[in-house]
Amino acid sequence: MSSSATITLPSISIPKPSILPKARMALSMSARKAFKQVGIGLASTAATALLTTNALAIDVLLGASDGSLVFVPNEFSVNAGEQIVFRNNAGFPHNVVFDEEEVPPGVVASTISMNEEDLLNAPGETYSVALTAKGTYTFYCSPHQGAGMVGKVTVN
Ligand SMILES: [Cu+2]
Repeated sequence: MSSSATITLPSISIPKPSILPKARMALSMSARKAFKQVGIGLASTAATALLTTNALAIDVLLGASDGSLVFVPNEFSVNAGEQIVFRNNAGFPHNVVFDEEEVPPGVVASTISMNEEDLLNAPGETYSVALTAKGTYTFYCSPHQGAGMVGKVTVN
């Protein structure tokens, strides 16, 4: 007779290795290199005439000193190729637009004009242009054309 021996194995509960929650690497490196070039609205067309030693230049004021909305002078003559320097004086903003129907044949008015939307806003700002085709040109300031801000230049 053999005694049956019962062997009881102690139940071993193996604890699951607790997994440490990995810290979420918040790699929110917004590498957005948003290089917005704001504010480069330079009045590139307002080329300042630095040709102070050049006798071949004429200054035309934009707005009379009494505030009148006129070109001063509003009628003048220049030699072909002479610099005409339109200078903001008073009553601005102003601009200088040549009338496409009143320029010598073959001249494209837009190539010698400021854009209708471009304006000289600051005192002393200038727009310079040299006209080479002989003849008579009419120009105006688009904000003040209705007020009579028009001019005429004859290129000899
Ligand atoms: Cu004007």
